[in-house]
Amino acid sequence: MARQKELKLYRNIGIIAHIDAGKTTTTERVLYYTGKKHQIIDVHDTKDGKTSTTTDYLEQEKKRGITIQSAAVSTEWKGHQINVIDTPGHVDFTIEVNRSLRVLDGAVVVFDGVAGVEPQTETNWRLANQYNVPRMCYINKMDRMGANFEKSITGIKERLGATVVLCQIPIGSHDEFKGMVDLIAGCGYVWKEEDKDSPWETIPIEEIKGRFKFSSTRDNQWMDDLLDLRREALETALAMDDDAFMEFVETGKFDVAKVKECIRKGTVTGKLVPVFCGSSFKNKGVQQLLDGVVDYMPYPGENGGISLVDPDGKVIGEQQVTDDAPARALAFKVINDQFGTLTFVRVYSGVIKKGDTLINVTRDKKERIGRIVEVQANVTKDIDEARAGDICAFVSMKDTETGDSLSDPVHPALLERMRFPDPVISVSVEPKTRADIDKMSTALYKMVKADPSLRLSVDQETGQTVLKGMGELHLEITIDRMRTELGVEAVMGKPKVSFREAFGTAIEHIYTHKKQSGGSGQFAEVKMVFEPLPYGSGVEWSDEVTGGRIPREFIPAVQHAIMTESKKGQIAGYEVVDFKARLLDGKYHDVDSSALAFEIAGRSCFRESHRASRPKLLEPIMGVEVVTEADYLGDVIGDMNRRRGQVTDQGQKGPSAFIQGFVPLAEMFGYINFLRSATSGRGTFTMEFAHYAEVPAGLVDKLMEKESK
Ligand SMILES: Nc1nc2c(ncn2[C@@H]2O[C@H](COP(=O)(O)OP(=O)(O)OP(=O)(O)O)[C@@H](O)[C@H]2O)c(=O)[nH]1
Ligand SMILES: [Mg+2]
Repeated sequence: MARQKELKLYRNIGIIAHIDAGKTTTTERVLYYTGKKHQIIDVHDTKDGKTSTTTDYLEQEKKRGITIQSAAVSTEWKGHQINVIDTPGHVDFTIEVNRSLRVLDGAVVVFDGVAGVEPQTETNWRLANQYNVPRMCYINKMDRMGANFEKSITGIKERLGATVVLCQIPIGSHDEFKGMVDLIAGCGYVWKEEDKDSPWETIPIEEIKGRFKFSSTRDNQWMDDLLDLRREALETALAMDDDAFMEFVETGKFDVAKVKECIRKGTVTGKLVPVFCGSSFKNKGVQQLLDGVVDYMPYPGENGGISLVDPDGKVIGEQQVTDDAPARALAFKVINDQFGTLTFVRVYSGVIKKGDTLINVTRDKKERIGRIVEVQANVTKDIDEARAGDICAFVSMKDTETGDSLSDPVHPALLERMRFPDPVISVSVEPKTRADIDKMSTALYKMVKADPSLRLSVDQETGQTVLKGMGELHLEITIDRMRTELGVEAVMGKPKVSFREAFGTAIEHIYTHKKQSGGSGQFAEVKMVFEPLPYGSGVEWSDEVTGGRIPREFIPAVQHAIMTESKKGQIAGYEVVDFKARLLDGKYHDVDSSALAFEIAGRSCFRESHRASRPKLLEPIMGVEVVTEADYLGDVIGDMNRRRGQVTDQGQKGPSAFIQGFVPLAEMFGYINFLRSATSGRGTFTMEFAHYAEVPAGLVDKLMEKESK
């Protein structure tokens, strides 16, 4: 079968933002206006569990009115195939944004017009930078009281560091929000009513000035400045093309098609960020936003191919996005439910047909592709093949996990890796009833396999199952989904901070393991150096033994010993991170040495070295932002200081005040209760992991005592 739609007519885009900016609301309108859906469901109308938006279909999403997992939908707009992934904004589900951005070609960043740039917008923006994803901005909620277009634009420029091209300017704000001026086409769109099917009137830009009278002077000013703003937008765009720019500057002449081409070029290469505005909830601006997606978001491969890497992650080449190349795809999401496993993939090159066999290059395992499906949120449709640029799912794959590269077996290649965030919080998990005992570990394993920001382990001393995740909500929802999707009930213990340990100083140590028990003895000696590495470096291993002073076959045993023993540090049994272990020298005995003896020597050497290095305890520090009324500011700041926090910024956000700072996670449990009572229920806060930092020496014992309770 030949390609049904030319690659140039594809747009794979993600919708990303801080929590509650209106991503799902916008996605729902996109489906309605593109004719995919005949009814709009609003996020706040789904709490009774009877209805749901297309993308927030999970029981937990409906009840809470928030998105938890990313959901893909596809639709058509003006002859283009638009694949949209609606992502969650809550920080606990960052993995969902992470993996979506890894496989998408572009992103629409949504802003709450009142709040402007919010913490999670910044995090997601950074993620998009990492994955080189071209973006456009959509300032939503222009109908809300306090909506301030200018503030969002300043935030985008200053906090996100983007060069914006204002494609639109809002006409009025709050209850006077009427529509927007398209500075590129040179006309205004004014809606007659709020109804979803209300038509808009198109007004030439020259006729707009003086036509509206708003209560806000700033809103009036925008209208007065329209022609200057247009000139500025055109100049920014045309700067992408020297000839067109010169002509415009000298003669004032320009061609709209050329301007659009320039914006597209600037956006695709990451130099420009086009800005749109609207109110999805009040049904204004979504069709224009879709036009923007078609005009400015790249088609698959337009901003380059996908990097090919060696097993160490070093880039060794690039695969262009085309059907005429060996098949290459990346698995970016695995969903398990009672019907089986769905593995979501993004195809970068080639054509994959039902019945084909691919190789999972990451795991060196063959996988037969029995069924291929197109996914529309929670509905699947069988298809016969998937082509370069497609996002689809394979059914019942055996060994493939999130982040794995799939490839034509004759031309295997590894694709650029995905990066997963570190979990910072842990809980013990126990089966609720006897009936759950046997099923719980399998169910937990499935949940962890589907979500790489979870980790599962068993505490060797207590035998307890420990689940680590990104936050309390993340863990709570995981356990709840296990109940609703897999029928297994479990009870969570009190959430605990994922502390870590590190070496205080570099240390050299020799350990001799010698045992004589009856017949044959045990002998192994290792000389090692442990060096602390900068934060985030992980664990490095270096074998520097020369002259066969430790036989080759025993060295892996020492390495294994270090890797295992480092899971339990000497301060309080937390994982030891960021160090380099160098095996310098050793001794062995022809008869008494064995891999086991070297493993024991390695473990003891690690333990003694770590203890002697004046080890450090590290704790996760969270970036916290509180939004409240100005009257409560003093109390909130005072409390933040008591929690060992550090205030870094404060100011005004719409009608409210905000405070930003860093606070150790250990001090943040139950914060919502404090905030509620301190601000008469009006304060809100967001928090996200920022970095690990050393716990002040004087506090270690006190903290550990609190943790063990
Ligand atoms: N006034 C107004 N409210 C809006 C607008 N868009 C969305 N909302 C409301 O904002 C709330 C959050 O909307 P969602 O679409 O769920 O936001 P989201 O970005 O998907 O949120 P998460 O997925 O949880 O991060 C809902 O109550 C919406 O009705 C808008 O344009 N104007
Ligand atoms: Mg949502």
